[in-house]
Amino acid sequence: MKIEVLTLRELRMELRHPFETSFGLTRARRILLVEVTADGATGWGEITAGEGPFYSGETTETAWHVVRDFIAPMVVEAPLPSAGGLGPLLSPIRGHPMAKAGLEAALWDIEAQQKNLPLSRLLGGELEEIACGVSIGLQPSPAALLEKIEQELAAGYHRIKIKIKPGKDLELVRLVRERFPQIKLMVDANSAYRLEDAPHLKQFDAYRLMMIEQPLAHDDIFEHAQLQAQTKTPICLDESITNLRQARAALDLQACKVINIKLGRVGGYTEARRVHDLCRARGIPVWCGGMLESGVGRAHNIALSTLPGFTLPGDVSASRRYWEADIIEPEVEVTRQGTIRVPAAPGLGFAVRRERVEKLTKRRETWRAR
Ligand code: OSB
Ligand code: MG
Repeated sequence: MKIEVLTLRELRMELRHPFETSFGLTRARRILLVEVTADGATGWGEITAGEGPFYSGETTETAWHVVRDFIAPMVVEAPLPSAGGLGPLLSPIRGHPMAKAGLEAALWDIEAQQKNLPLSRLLGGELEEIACGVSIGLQPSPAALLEKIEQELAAGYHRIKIKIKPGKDLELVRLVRERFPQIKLMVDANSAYRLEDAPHLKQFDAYRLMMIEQPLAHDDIFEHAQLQAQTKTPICLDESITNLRQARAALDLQACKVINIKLGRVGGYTEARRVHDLCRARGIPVWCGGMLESGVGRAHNIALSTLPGFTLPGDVSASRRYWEADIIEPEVEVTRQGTIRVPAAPGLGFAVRRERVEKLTKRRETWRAR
């Protein structure tokens, strides 16, 4: 595989509803898309960096800089044995996993087209439908949260995750449980607590949560192990699991009982599959996280979610929850059973709506093989 043309774009896409977490409010996304032509085929990937360095150190700007000044010059024209060969080629670049993952995803799309396989099957995925859940941001009031949950359940989703932070936590969970005693419920703290909060966090044990996601520091494993030893509610790590080694450390130290896998956070499919394979061998369930992606990133999340270890519903949900109009066709839809059907067409399985992408593009840069 030889990359002939690489185009990086930034799109501005307004969210239908602002999304609030313990680290801030997002109203519009600055989406980075990578389009690659190699051996005559075109593939798409999304760089899932946030607008600010709050979920991870990467941002829209750092990713643009690293692709423009380092990744693109290294990869355009370089012969690659396969999409999986990108990792070793980019290994001199430390960090910047989301920037790398966006490019790698486009190469996997191309490889799947070349092999005439749906991307899910090329990856080793088996499922024809994936179970999905929703991630609900912090709401202005408890009443607003309850109403939002009601809507999502009515739409068919059968796992609800709510964001929490100190002062907006136990009482909310108590109210939600009171109103919806049976639902699959979990919380995500995005690192808003400290180990000293353990006595407080233990009180979540009363509410039969599926898990509590990333309660402590974004780069910590050790203190999560100390917290997990004191709590019944399973801990799920998101931010802390940046590669296979961190996953192994977390499992060996019993810092968590569940792992959220995100393509961008771990640097792409190759590393995501390694984390998946480890968890599967150890009997640790995984699920696919979301980063408020456009349809391109969403389609990749669907493909990843078909791997056999993804036994829990993820944060992969319908385009409609985020966008007035998505940039792929068909848009991602949820069935009445709260599932998403996996496309059977070769490659990503969704067509990119070029005219819409063009309309939303704020800047673009292209590199060509000579
Ligand atoms: O922690 O899972 C997270 C969104 C942005 C950054 C981090 C997270 C999230 C979400 C939303 O929870 C998931 C989604 O709906 O895409
Ligand atoms: Mg999370």
